[in-house]
Amino acid sequence: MSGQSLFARLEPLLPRVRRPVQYVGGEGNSIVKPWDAAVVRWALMYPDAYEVGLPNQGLQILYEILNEQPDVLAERTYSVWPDLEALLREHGLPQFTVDGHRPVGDFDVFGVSFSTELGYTNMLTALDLAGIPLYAERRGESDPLVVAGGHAAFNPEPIAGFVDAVVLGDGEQAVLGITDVIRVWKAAGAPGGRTELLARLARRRLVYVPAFYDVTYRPDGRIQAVTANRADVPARPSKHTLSDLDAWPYPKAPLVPLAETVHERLSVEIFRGCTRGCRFCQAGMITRPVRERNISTVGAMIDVGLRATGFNEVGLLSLSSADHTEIGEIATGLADRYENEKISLSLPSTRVDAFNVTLANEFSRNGRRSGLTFAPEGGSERLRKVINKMVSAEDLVRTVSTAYAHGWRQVKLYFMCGLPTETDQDVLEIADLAREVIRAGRRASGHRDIRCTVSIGGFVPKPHTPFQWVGQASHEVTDARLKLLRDTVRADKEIARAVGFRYHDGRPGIIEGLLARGDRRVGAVIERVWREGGRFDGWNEHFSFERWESACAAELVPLGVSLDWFTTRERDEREVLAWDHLDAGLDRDWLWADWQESLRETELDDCRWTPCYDCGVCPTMGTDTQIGPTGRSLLPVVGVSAGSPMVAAAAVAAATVQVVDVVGEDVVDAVDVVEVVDGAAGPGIGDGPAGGSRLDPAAVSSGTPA
Ligand code: B12
Ligand code: SF4
Repeated sequence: MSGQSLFARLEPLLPRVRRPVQYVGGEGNSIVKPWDAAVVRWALMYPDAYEVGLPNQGLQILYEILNEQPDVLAERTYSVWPDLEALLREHGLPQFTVDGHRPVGDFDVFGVSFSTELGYTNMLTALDLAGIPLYAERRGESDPLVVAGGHAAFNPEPIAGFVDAVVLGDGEQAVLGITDVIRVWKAAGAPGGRTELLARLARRRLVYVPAFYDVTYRPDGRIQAVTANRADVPARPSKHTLSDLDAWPYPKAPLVPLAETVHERLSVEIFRGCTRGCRFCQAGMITRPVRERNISTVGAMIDVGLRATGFNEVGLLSLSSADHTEIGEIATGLADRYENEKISLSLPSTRVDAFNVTLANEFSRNGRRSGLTFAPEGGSERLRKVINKMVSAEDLVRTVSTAYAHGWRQVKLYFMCGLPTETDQDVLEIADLAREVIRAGRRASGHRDIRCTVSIGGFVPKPHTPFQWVGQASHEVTDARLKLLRDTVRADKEIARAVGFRYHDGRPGIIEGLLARGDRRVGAVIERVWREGGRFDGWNEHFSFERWESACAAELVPLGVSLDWFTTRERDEREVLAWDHLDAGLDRDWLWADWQESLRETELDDCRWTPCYDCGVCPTMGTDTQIGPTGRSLLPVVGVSAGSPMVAAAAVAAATVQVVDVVGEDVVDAVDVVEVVDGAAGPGIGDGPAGGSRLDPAAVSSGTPA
């Protein structure tokens, strides 16, 4: 019977693998529904290790939204490490979900979330283990639809052959839309098979189906055109934009891991999108416009989330959290509210300004003042103008002085190397900045034991950004500049011991660059690398540049292109880019104009505070910037009416707390969950555990490791 748990066969293998706990599921707030009660079944994958994948916000959001549907079931799967992969193959076991330990191949949809391109080979492992043919065209009627989403899927062309469909942009409404179409199609007896299903999804503008588009090439290797091969699909599939984040306060009951993961805290997304306009930032460009959650929803989400999880740390997430119009009120309100509750608050500080320090002070009122992070990104002022990161050296020094004066002892600075127009001198100026920062810290604090960590990543040009046309710096150039910088810092006796230096060599960035701006021809490279053992390419110890290089030589060179051609080559304005037929809302001419402005070192302000620059997103997507002030208050959280999303949130949280210890086939009664949600008669947000709510943090944390 399909959907059966494999746990009995899997369990004997687990003592033989590293960290078996990552494969057993049963996390707080995880959900296992009866297979037969569901009409549409999703297996959701984060194609990386469990420890990275579990906290991923996007996947948790979709998991919860889908499971809230009475006739839908969603389970999660992550990449298995090579030790378990070998055992699964030896014992004939397939890729399985961690919730019900069910074979991934039994589901209707296999949804894969790509935050990074370096997860592509891991998707192939999962497909192969699941017994799903690698190529979409070879799949049969009983195979799941393979659907990709996430930021890296904004140029899915390198994986076009491996996926049936791609969701561009926000997934909340899209997954429900896809589910509706599948539900209706199945009820009608699956007319026309999977091709008809895909056509229905494409016609409804829910997904991009690569097989419905043909790519032709010019003799010099560049793309001639990408054209739809059916009349009933859009010429330019476009991204989904969730326009009212307050109506979608997910995740309401975040997962509480049993095994160690990269983050174990309650993450609350306070807004989506960013219009600061950093020219290198794909996340900022493709998630426009800014849509803030209002202060009351943020407060309610934290309240509900803490009670549903038992976490004692809250992170306010977004692409630039200090930019929320009401962040000051949020910070003070939360600090007041949780002052005596041993709940720590954090903000991924990225912007260099003294206000961030004020916020950090608020957040750490009762806690340690350990480290603050700022991201000037470019070493020299000139380069920061090129990338539109408007920070002067004076801003930085003033900000860190304030931080050190308030008792902070460590500052971490993020930079990139290999940026467009960069010279050795630009990179050497990172050492000057570090020196200034250390001096300012010593002056402001009166101590000598000041530390500054300089963390440097290689710049990778990304699709749908003003830098999508640039030639990427070769890894030799990046490595030489980083060596020069390291030697310079080490030779400087004044700061050598105070500055920690973290960087990676430039070679993984070149492969990320190939996958980010590649076209369909790169698919064969991915397959070859995978067949030759490529796994976990985001991990140093597993990544092999030589394997990618030789696969490129074998698969690309005979076609007249190469690794260099895809990465270090600058494109001209008119060249058809592999992702031009996919609409992220950004006007191509605007992106080009902004790239030219960059070369003129012209900065562009944030359209939140200035008139619109016509980047194209708002009119194309029918959306608008949504920012405060709202006139609302964070706390006390009262007056949220029954039937509001947040009451439903409390109810779901209450219901799902029961599944903390569920492993394998010990199935929680799904109807129970649904009844509480539908009834919307659960406890109000203001009700504590004593108010009849089942959100008892102690009950949840019993399943959480110490
Ligand atoms: C902003 C950001 C952060 C912020 C906020 C994170 C957040 N909001 O989740 C901060 C600074 C806190 C952060 C921290 C970390 N991050 Co981070 N982060 C990002 C970034 C740039 C965007 C993530 C984001 O906005 N998520 C918001 C959610 C809601 O959006 P989403 O995941 O894209 O999902 C939506 C849609 O895309 C879509 N969707 C997604 N998947 C799918 C799948 C299907 C089938 C469908 C239909 C739709 C769909 O639906 C979702 C809901 O709308 C990504 C890179 C990227 N471009 O995605 C890196 C990234 C995810 N982070 C990364 C890392 C390593 C980390 C840290 C571990 C760093 C560290 N050492 O501490 C931590 C871990 C945090 C955590 N909880 O997991 C890596 C992950 C690497 C990997 N191997 O997967 C990435 C990919 C960056 C990179 N290239 O290295 N991060
Ligand atoms: S269309 Fe205008 S307001 Fe909207 S994101 Fe672009 S520049 Fe900003």
